[in-house]
Amino acid sequence: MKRNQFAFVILLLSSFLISSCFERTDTEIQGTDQKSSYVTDHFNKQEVTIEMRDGIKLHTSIYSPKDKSKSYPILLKRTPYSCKPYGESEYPATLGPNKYMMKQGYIVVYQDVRGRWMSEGTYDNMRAYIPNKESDLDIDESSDTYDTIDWLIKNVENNNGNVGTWGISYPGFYATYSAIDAHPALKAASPQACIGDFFFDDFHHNGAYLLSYFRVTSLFGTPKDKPIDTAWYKTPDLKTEDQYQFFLDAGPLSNLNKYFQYETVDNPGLRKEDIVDDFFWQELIDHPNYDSVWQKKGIIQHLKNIKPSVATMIVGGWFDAEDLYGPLETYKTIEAHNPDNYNTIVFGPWDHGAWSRSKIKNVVGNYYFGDSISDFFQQEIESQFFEHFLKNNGDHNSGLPEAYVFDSGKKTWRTFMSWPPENVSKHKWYLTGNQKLSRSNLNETKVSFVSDLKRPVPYSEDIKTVFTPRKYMTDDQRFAARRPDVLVFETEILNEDMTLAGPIMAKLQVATTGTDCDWIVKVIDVHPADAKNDHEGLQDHLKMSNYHLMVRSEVMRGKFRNSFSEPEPFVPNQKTTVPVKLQDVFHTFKKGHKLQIQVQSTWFPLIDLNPQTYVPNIFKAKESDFQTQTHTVYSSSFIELTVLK
Ligand code: PG9
Repeated sequence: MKRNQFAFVILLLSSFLISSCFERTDTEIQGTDQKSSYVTDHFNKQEVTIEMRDGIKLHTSIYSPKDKSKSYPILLKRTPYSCKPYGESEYPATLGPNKYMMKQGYIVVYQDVRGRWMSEGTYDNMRAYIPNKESDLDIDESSDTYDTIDWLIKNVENNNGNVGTWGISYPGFYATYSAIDAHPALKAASPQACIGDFFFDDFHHNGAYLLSYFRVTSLFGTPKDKPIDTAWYKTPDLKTEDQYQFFLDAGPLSNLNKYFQYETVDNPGLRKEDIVDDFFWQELIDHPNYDSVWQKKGIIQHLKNIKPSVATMIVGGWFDAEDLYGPLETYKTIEAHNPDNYNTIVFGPWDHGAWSRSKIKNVVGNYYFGDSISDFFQQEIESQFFEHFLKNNGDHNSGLPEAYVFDSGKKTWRTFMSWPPENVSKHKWYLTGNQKLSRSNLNETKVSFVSDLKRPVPYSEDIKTVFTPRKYMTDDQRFAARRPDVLVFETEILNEDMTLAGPIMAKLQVATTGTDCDWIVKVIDVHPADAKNDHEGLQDHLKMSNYHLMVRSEVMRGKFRNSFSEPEPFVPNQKTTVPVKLQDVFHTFKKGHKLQIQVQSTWFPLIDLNPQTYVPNIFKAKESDFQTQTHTVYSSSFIELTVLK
């Protein structure tokens, strides 16, 4: 949908003046984040169990304004991460999507989704949507949301009949789900960093398993048989802070099965090595390809018939290591299939969920983007979206743009009437000899490297053990550029700005002496030698001088190059095409900078090691399958950029 640009320019100018005219100190903002009495002074709490159409009861916490003199919209967040604190006398420090909306008059509701925490039922990761439900036993997250909203509207005092949903990450997935076969009271949904598909978000990227997610698996797969208000799972203790060495020493993935054998009263000891108790780890190791199990769990395919009465605002972070595919594909699919809907996108210079926090300095890893960016989003964008659609007339003149996006190179917000913008063109850069990026490839050259699985390329210089990866998305890539198994191609110093606005597609022409291999492509903004440090948080060993900022990166597991469902081996030493789709960016490579592309075949332990020998299931590969091989990249390989005219 197009927006009234003139009105919006006025509003944008005024909101910039407001948000930039004074510096909020952390303590001022933190005031509402600490254990403030605002919530207890202004809200009453109810805990109820809402019965779903199949009889399962879901635990739901309802916070209602004490002021009963008016009616309020309901904001609903459904979560697998618990609606703690439990107990009607226990209150959280803040409520709702942000600290400003907490004071703007909403009833705020949190619900443990089916099978999680204090709710009954059986959990199913990314529970599949059932399009043609035939009985009350055909349940999914759409029907659970519908039944929940129906109960709330009919039973919560002082509600104004309008409901909004929001959530970040997995809760974002449930917010997306709320818009499918939506209840008529649902008027606004804001899926944020919303998971779209576990084969492309979180646990896999283009078929490569994210080994860096290993420790968090048990949070989603440990069985529980009753409602419980304390964690029933535990995450594996690797007994080291050096995950690179741990996973290198661990060898084949099947050696990790023992971490998912849970000792219970009827299972006092460890089981045989190939038996696990974690139902999610079992799902991961049994389904290495994009088969029907993963396909039916994907939510993107079901976004083609969203009621126009549901306004959507999709939010994400350009440097979100967990869910980038989800928000971008959610916005684009709704936009493509529901042209009359109010559907907008907001993407800022954030890591996972940072837009909901109160930090004044917006830093991702070692890279500083500016002050009060999250605050601006919360006050001028998110609050306005829900106010307009839940309290005001809810027409398409919300005063917000179709696309509100932050240029991570210029470090400024811009708005567009579409995303990607219409005024863009595709530019090809070839990976030519002597490590040059060139707009032409007059004669074919090639470069080879040894991919040694005993010394895989680290994804980060940091010695650490993570639950999920986060910081690496803006890490300096000089450490990688100086390894012989990382190919580096770069432009001359740019003599004018070049703004990338949209998707990036690499089309590699490669060969390997093996029969399988992974391909990682990184897009890097090389800063000038005279760039100055611009914030205190830089790690000691780094300087902004010549900083190699990773703007975007992605992996393609080579066996899936033609199909994610039907993997294929490589023919040794045969030139083969491998496409690598990288997620959208909005980044200006400024005059005086260089564009650099890095290509490599290991990225450890962000992703698991490809044995470089074709096996049907890498989760069940043997030690002998893991072979060092030599890979070759031909100069007919290119990267296609979406460049703003
Ligand atoms: N998408 C995030 C996540 C999912 C599963 C495992 C770990 C992280 C999230 O919900 O935060």
